[in-house]
This record gives sequence, C-alpha cells and structure tokens, in this order.
Amino acid sequence: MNATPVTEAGDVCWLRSDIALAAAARRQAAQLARGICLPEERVARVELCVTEMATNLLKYADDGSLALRVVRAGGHPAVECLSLDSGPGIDDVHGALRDGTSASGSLGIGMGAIGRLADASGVHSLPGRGTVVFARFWADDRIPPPGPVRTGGLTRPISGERVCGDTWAVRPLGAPGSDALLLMMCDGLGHGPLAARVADRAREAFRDSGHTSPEAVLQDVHRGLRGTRGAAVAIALADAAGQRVRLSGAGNIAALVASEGTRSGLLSLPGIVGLQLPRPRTFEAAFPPGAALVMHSDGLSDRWKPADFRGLFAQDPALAAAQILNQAAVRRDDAGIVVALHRRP
Ligand SMILES: [Mn+2]
Repeated sequence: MNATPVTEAGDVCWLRSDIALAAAARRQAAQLARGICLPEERVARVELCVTEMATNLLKYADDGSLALRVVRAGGHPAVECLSLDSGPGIDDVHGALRDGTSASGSLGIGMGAIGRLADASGVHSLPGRGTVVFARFWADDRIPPPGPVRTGGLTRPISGERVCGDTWAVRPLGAPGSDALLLMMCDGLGHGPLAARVADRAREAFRDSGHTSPEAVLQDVHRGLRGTRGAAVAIALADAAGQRVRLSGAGNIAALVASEGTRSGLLSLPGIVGLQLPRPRTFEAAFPPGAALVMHSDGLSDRWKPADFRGLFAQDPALAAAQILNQAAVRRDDAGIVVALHRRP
C-alpha cells in the first residue's frame, strides 16, 4: 500500500473510427464505468456520451478515434472519454456548445448534450486541423479540490500494438494537496510488451522513490530499470509557490514551459536510464500562474508550437494533452505526453 496519492498513466482503450464504433465504444465505456462502481443511471450517461462522440466522428470527421480510460485523482476514480479527430474542425465552438444551435449542422450538434451529461467536459477545435472533445464522470462526489497545479496525460501505442512503452506519472511532493508536484515522462525503448514492462517498472520506481529532487528521483528510476532494455526518462518538479520548474532527464524526452507567448525548452542529457545514466544535471525555467509545462516522448514531433494552440492551456490538462498528441503524434512510434497547468489566481 502506498499512502501518497499518485496520478499515473493507466490502460487506455483506443477505438478507431469505423462503422461499429458506437457499439464498441458503448460496450467498453460501460465496462469501465461498472468497473469503478458507477451507479447504473450514471453508466447510462457514460454510454450516451460516447454514443454522441462516436456518431459525431462518423458523420463529420475526416478520421478520428476515441480514447476511453479510468483515471484516479487521490484515490478517486473517474471514467474519461476523449474524442480526437483530424478535421475539419468547428468554426464556432461556443455556438456548438449551445445545444442545437450549430448553424453549419456540423460536428457541434450534441456537444451541449455531452456538457450536461458529464461532471467535466470541454472541446478544443483547430479549424482545418482537428478537434478534441473531453468528458469525465466521477464515481463519487467526494472529489478532492484541485490544487494550484493541475495535471493530465495521455499515451497511445504504435499502430498494431495494444500496450504502450510510453508512460507518465505525477505525485505531490510532501503532503497531499501540496503546491509542488513531481512529474515523470518515460519512453521505454522499442515498443510492445517489453517496452510496456519497462514503463511499469518506471512507474513503480517513481512511486516508491522517497526523494524530492528531480535528479535524485531520476537516479532511483535508473536503479529501478536495471536489467531492463532501458528508457528515456525526464523528472520535473513543478513548484507553484516558488514559480519554478526544475527538470532532470536522460534520453530523448522533450520538455518545455509555455507562458504568455514565451517558450523555454528544458534539456535532457544523452543516456539510457537503466543502462547508462550520465551524472544528472538540473535545468530550470520560470513557472508563473498561467504557465504550462509539457513533457512528451519522441512519438510526438517537437516541431509543434504553443502559439498554434490558442486557448488550449485554459482547458482541462487531459484535453490539452490529447490535442497536442492529436496534432503532433507520429504513427510509427508509441506516443506519450504529460501536461501541468499552473492555475491563474
Ligand atoms: Mn519512442
């Protein structure tokens, strides 16, 4: 047992858009919802929500998929449903959110219904480039209040695999609800079950590390990954009170802090965590309110720019992670991303 509430990547069920999508999504979503003991009336809501998402994808999107999963915040489970497509996008998101008022008769219809069904929901659309819709259903109403830094992430396996070698995890530094969080992004070498085993071991080592500095946690993960094929790993400390991010990493993990139109990259050193760890170094960036820390594997191109994602970091971090993955992921590798948003007061 571990008393520290940890948020981490879990199994994500990815369903590509095809004719059977709505039925498959309903079945999967209901199974996840019953798995965390949602009452039947709420299971029905989750089913309605994914039916709406699937129908929208089939009718209006060029290509798309649904990601369904259980997430946990401080031990409280929720079902999360994400719809990702690559266009054409919604010109008038706010119109779309008012049920039935979408003038173009496009993707927007039904978005208002999703908003009423879910405990939390959101949509981010880039005209011509793609839309992400997000909905979350908590299993109970004792949800811990969010701290000043909210986090979320997403992983997607390489085409043809069911398991993913990319993973992420978050834990508070010190007491639950603390203003400082430790985040890990890990890319297990290769893909498939062996890479996924590296990812499991990395989450375990991250969870069990008693250290508070990114470089010491990185060394613990290095020890935890001995005997595996190794990974690229970055550990970041997002400190709301100190308004700083500190990061220590080895291997190819991209990390940046976006704030008020500026963008600071944080460096990882060459190396393979578990096999050959260089003497860790720590890099820093300012992390004021409104700033976003983004870390991702090389399954996402690092050519995306925060400026091209207007309004994204005002959204839920899970939705933000999903839209960046949607726009920047390459199909020939596992993809993983984690986002931390420092709330504006
Ligand atoms: Mn990779």
